[in-house]
Amino acid sequence: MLVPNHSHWGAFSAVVEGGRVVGTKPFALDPDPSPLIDAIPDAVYSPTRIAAPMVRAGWLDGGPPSGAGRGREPFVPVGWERALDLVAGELSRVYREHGPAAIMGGSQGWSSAGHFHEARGQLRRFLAACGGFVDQTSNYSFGTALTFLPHILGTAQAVGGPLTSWTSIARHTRLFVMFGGANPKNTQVAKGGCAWHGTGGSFAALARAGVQVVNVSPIREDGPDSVAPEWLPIRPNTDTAMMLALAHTLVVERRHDEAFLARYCTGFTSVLPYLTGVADGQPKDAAWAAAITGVPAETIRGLARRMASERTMLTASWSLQRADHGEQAYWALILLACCLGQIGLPGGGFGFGYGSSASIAEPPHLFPGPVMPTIPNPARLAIPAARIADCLLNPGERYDYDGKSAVYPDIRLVYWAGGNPFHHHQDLNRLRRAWRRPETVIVHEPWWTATARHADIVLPATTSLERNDFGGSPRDRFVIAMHKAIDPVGEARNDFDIFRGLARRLGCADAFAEGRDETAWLRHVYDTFRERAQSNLVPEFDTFWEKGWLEIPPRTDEYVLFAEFRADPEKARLATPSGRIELYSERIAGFGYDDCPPHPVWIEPAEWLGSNTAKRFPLHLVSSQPRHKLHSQMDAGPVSARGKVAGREALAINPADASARGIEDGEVVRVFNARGACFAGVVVTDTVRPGVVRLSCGAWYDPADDAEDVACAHGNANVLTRDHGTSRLGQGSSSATALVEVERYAAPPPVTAFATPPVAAGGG
Ligand SMILES: Nc1nc2c(c(=O)[nH]1)N[C@H]1C(S)=C(S)[C@@H](COP(=O)(O)OP(=O)(O)OC[C@H]3O[C@@H](n4cnc5c(=O)[nH]c(N)nc54)[C@H](O)[C@@H]3O)O[C@H]1N2
Ligand SMILES: Nc1nc2c(c(=O)[nH]1)N[C@H]1C(S)=C(S)[C@@H](COP(=O)(O)OP(=O)(O)OC[C@H]3O[C@@H](n4cnc5c(=O)[nH]c(N)nc54)[C@H](O)[C@@H]3O)O[C@H]1N2
Ligand SMILES: [Mo]
Repeated sequence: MLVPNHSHWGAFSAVVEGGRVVGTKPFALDPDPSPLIDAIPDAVYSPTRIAAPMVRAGWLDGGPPSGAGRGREPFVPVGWERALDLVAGELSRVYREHGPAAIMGGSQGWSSAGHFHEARGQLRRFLAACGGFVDQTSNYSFGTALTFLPHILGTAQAVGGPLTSWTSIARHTRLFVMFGGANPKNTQVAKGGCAWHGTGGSFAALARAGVQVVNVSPIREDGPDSVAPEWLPIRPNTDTAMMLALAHTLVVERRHDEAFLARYCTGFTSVLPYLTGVADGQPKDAAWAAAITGVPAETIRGLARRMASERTMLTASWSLQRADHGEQAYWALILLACCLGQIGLPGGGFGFGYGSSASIAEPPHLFPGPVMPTIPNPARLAIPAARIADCLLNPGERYDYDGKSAVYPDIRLVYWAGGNPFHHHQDLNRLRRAWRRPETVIVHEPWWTATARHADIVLPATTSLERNDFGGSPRDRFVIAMHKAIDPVGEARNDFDIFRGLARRLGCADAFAEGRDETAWLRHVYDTFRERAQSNLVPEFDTFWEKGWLEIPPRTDEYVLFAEFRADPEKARLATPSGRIELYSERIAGFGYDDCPPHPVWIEPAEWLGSNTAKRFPLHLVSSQPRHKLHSQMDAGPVSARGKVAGREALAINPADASARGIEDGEVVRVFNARGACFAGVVVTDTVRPGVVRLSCGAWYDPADDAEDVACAHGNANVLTRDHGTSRLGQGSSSATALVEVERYAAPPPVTAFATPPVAAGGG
């Protein structure tokens, strides 16, 4: 039997035999399915599935507050009734004693595909309906840009899409310069469900059209082979300097578009003295940038000339803004694009993240897809997503964010569903200390992730194969029916059903569930979408459900970002204070932040290859997205195992750096800095620039023993990364800013235990 379903990495049919999922078949209309769907059957029946509701031994004995044993003690299975009573009782206690400002329910994380059963959305609806909570705004992906870009461009479309379409680039662009590249591994996924993988085909079209592609990145593989990119191996976190030097070259050689700068931008005259060095005595010229970036001055000058002489598209990956002062790289790229003056022309200008998500540069759709309604949070409280550890460690302390000053709430209870902070957060040793402070931690998870292991009460959730739903990323053109393929594994329940059980106990079931069950909700969300769409492309629910999918076609074949603004900057004013692109921002000047001045500048990152710290920790760590999994999802399975070396996350290192340390391919090394250490398996490769190592994130955090700040046996890069906001403006994650050292490890490395459930002997 073939049963349609969906995932962030592709639509598929589950092959079901005798009530078990035994395989997957890719969606027939997907031109380039991702091999990640092969991981699904093993994930569903993984020994790391949580068998039953579980309570940490120390919490069961002592109740709250007993955070010290969190992440150390084994779990004891309890029945559903008892588990729900415990959770409801604890929520009531905290609401009564401390109010909603004591409950952290932001629950950042990707959950699974599917509009209705999206775990984070269900949790936030539940907490909003039952008393309120502290939310997390923005995100880890492009949170800095999400906050920052509206000041400069009026909206964040340039990072979230739709961007100038691939069709426009293939037809009109001659030179495509990618800072951070566009690694094909990343465009396997789109949040919410990616049924149509088109980026490989789009790059093939660029190759056929003869578009020249330049990959400015510490890693050669970031440029897709199909376009035979030119590789400029830059030092990490120095792109801002290179972009400023490109702009400087254009200006001193009078190749910049003065008419564009005058008509469409504001503030260029305030940036100019900085660029030329009149302001600070240092021209931001190619020689200056060469010393910082490691890219030769003549290469920078030559690239600037090429850019000015033909239709040029500029992009930077989302990773560039996940760095200390990540705002500046994006602002400098916008400055460069403004100097070139091609913004709003077919195939010209800029856009962020061409290689960061599938379908981000497909033309906009005819009408928007389905959305699950939210419930406003009555507590109206939130922190910037990536400041979670700061918040837990510093209750009552003031912090700045985007021009405002706020106070961290005093969190007593943490509730997470659909996210893995022990995957996604930086400086995990610090997070572990912060995570011990709340009185109670409740987690819903299908699997024993590190976050589940660091909880007090763990409720087992179903996977998307164990429930009915429909899904699709707003970027994707398909809406996919997700039929329940199998009964829930073990005692797993749907997040919605868990919350409904809790809401009944708390007396807020009507506000939460609105009287609907799964079937009624699916029809409600679908019918609302259908009504809004007013299109014969959207059939009745039953017809859609039976067919298994529907397509929302593009509204145009070619799309150009900022075309209307270009055509008439008065009529199509940007939503910035000046109505134009802000190269100097009065508003940001008003914030008075020294870590985000009012025009793009090069500020040395806290750690980089040119800093003092590099004397002790001389390698820059690139903790990019993993190729063989989505974040930490399915890390315990066979597809992820393909990428591991000696059972650990692979560390890619240049031959020169490896031989200087006597390190050989395939061996296990210790990677460390002042924040922590982990063990990884070595891949020696010249695709990584000297001075740089790549340890992708996603390895399940596996502290080798109970000691404080102990090494992760399994290679989780976030024990090494720095937990610091990009600036007081963006307060995003700066995971890309970290220096490390790597050493041979003579003793036998610790055994990895991430796949062994932490359940007390005799337990489920
Ligand atoms: N060093 C470093 N760190 C990074 C990054 C980086 O580049 N470098 N990238 C950052 C970025 S961009 C992101 S987006 C984050 C991603 O971080 P996360 O989104 O937290 O990572 P996931 O592994 O996708 O976590 C989702 C969790 O939800 C669980 N889940 C799935 N379906 C369900 C369900 O139906 N119900 C419940 N209850 N749970 C479910 C999964 O098992 C998984 O544990 O990581 C960030 N961290
Ligand atoms: N297979 C797979 N695909 C994914 C994900 C996944 O987990 N697995 N995660 C998805 C998510 S949530 C997101 S947000 C996107 C993220 O998309 P991106 O942010 O684009 O992804 P990264 O892999 O973090 O970074 C892309 C490349 O940037 C380069 N880079 C790092 N630092 C620098 C620098 O300072 N300068 C330059 N020039 N280059 C640098 C690295 O070599 C890296 O390979 O990916 C999505 N795609
Ligand atoms: Mo992300």
